[in-house]
Amino acid sequence: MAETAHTRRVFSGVQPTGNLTLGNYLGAVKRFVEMQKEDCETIYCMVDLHAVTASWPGREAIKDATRELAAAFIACGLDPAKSILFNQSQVASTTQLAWVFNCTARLGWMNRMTQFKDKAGKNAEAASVGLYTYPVLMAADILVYHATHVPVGEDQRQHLELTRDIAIKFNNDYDAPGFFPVTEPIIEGAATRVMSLRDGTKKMSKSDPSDMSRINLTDDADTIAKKIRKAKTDPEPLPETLEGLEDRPEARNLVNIYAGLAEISPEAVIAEHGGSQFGSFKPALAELAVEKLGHISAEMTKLMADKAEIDRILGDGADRAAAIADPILEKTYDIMGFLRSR
Ligand code: AQP
Repeated sequence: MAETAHTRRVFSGVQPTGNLTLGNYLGAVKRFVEMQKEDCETIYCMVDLHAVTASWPGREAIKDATRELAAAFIACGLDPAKSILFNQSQVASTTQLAWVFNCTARLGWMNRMTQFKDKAGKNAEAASVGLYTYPVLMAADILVYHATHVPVGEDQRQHLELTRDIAIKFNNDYDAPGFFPVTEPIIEGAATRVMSLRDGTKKMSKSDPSDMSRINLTDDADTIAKKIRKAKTDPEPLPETLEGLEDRPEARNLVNIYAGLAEISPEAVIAEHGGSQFGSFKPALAELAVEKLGHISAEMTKLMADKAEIDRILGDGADRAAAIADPILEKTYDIMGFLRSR
């Protein structure tokens, strides 16, 4: 790891592909904010290059989505003075390292990536090569900073394992023991996999066609409460024990969301609400969600009124990020023996 006053260097990224959801918040961003308060150097990225792997939203749309994501990060509590906030495409070393890692990762490893299979769907032949190599770019994002820890949701576990495999293989292949750290994923809390409000077996996602399936961080208090009131459930009351949530994916999801927002365990939620009908549990959950999330949307609107300031923050973050990444890329090239004559 490059020299730093901290023992841990944390990196994570989010795609600017639309409004952040409660899933992104509980699975990732809330943890980003907590880590900012711990003894860590924190680097958080808007991964705009990843955001064009499925489709290109248009020139202005991607710029605005990147700024909105930056506004959401700051509204959720990330402080540009404490964390490096930047968009991925402004640091060229990442894509250069991704090429090196394209030559390190094996086809067999890539063919096992379940997210590619999910996102490519039935017509994988028509998917972009970028979607296929998405996890390699992610490994470069992380390792170009020698990041030691990566907070993510459960869906990213396999990609983090690939990142570790790439680091180990690079260090072995090029006889550079310990050069790239074997990064630790941080997948913690009750809500590392928040499910759709319409189908408890499907991940809550920004790109779900149904807006009622998710809570967006831009939703106002009334919308949040309405979505929770209308969330799919079953006719039974909440069980008296956690085991009683088995085979009840929608009920389990609402309990986990409550636990994630209240920062308590699902057991504690059941201890308090076991036996309640959804008619009383849902309003309690809605009140909690509004209390925790209600301010974010107004704060984002305020921040978005000054786009130049957001651009300035991201530019400053990119300078600070490049100051870490560029020497690590240079050292990588040196290890591999690429001629440097200027
Ligand atoms: N439902 C979720 N529960 C918990 N964590 C989640 N994350 C995403 N959805 C959930 C975590 O959020 C971080 C950023 O995710 P991303 O935007 O980079 O990509 P994604 O995982 O593909 O998220 P979406 O919402 O499903 O986006 P789209 O619809 O654009 O593909 C990651 O740490 C992820 O684990």
